[in-house]
Amino acid sequence: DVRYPDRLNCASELLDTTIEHYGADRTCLRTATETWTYGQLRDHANQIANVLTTQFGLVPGNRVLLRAPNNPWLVATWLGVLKAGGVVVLTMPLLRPAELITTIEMTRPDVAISDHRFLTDLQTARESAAPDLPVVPYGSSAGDDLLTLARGASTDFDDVPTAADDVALLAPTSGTTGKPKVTMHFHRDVLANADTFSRHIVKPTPDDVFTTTAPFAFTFGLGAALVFPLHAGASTLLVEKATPGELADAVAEHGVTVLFTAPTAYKAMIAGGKAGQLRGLRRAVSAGEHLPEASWQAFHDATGVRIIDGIGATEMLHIFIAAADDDIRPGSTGRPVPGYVATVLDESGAEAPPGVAGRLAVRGPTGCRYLADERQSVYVQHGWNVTGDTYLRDADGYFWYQARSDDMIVSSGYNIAGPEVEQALLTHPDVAECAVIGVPDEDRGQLVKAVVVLNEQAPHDDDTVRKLQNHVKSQIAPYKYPRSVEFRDSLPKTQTGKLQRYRLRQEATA
Ligand code: 3SK
Repeated sequence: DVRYPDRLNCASELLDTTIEHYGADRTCLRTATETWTYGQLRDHANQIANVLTTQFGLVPGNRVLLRAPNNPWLVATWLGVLKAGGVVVLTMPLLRPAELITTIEMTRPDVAISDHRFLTDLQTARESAAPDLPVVPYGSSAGDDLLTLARGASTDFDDVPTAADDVALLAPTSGTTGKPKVTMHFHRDVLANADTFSRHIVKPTPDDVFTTTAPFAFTFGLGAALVFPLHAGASTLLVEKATPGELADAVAEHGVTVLFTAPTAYKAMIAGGKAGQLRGLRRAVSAGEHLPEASWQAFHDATGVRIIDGIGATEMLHIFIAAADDDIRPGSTGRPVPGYVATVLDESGAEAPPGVAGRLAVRGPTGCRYLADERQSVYVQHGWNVTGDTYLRDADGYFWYQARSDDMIVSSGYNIAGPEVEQALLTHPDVAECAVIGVPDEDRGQLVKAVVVLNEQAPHDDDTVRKLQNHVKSQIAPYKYPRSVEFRDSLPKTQTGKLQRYRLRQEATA
């Protein structure tokens, strides 16, 4: 059931209501070195809520930017902000100052909280975008930070009785044109994902142990490592960073039963000989990019585990098409998750008949609300959220992925806007012109490729390739750098001078 009372605070539901059902002594959070019970997490979240309201003057509706990898204090802070009626602004820990400036300018936070290891770039961004923004670090050995303040605060807090339709999250998304957008999600949306996808497809039990390597700022990770386990009274293993091999070892070591990761990681774990570590999984969820049938089969043959493929979007908060158990048809994404309706639209906006490819459209309890962005009317048309993916639906109602309909590059589960990488390249003195596209890649789904016209004096050699790659890494999040670089004398353009990226893409797939 995805109907909720008018007054609803998702943090109270995830924490206090779960404690009422399952008790405060259950294990909630695990890391390689520590364990927190639900009671300890509630105490720390309440302390954070007290610090924010009494020392930083937070009032309901204020926005709090969070910057940290997945760790227990990020969970406590996320819950503390929401308990206090604040709005969480999610940021990817790897963002560089230029990207943080954009996020700050778009979301206008009232307070920022940062893991001390990720402070420098945030301070740089703050100086230029919002010099008055209070930035509160945590986790430094100096001890003069949020955690010291929290330890001195009361563990009692009366959660703000927010409305179900009050905004809880601002989740930036890189967008299809390279210009980022910010999605808004209500308190009820957070719970709706747990009451639809998690309840009907993942079917968690309180004995489950969840994990993921996806950061909370990618809402796939937020559901996987925070919302779904807490809603079920289960526990979650928080992993800051891990290679696929390390992830598989962590699954075995900590008895993980529910894993969320990208298709490339599933493939790499099997290729790396880690099947033995994964046989205890009850659920393996894949999203972020299309899961090829061959990868599904190889994982199943090696582990006996049937991967749940799904499609989600930041605009919808989490997965809305998927299948589990005997409903899975390898190679298909599945059927609409109970609570959602999906269809395929043709060029005119009418529903396409089964077997005909078109634009995937969905509606349900969560849906796209961009923060002050006219592109809202592109995403939501006639009540449908039109995702930008091309799909076809078969006669049995299963949805089959065909392609992305836009210029986004999806590489190892990361959404990367080609134009943003171009902008970073163009700031290098050797680059005259460039176009960045995604090209098919067996391991990553797509690979970021830059086609570059160099200034005359720059040598066309491997040193220049490395220089340009390092330059991009210093400008924007390192995972966006072009792994492939090709030099050319000119780029394809229309008569009006517009770049024709589609021609480069066609060449790459010809
Ligand atoms: O963007 C995605 O691919 C996605 C997938 C699953 C859940 C959430 C998101 C944002």
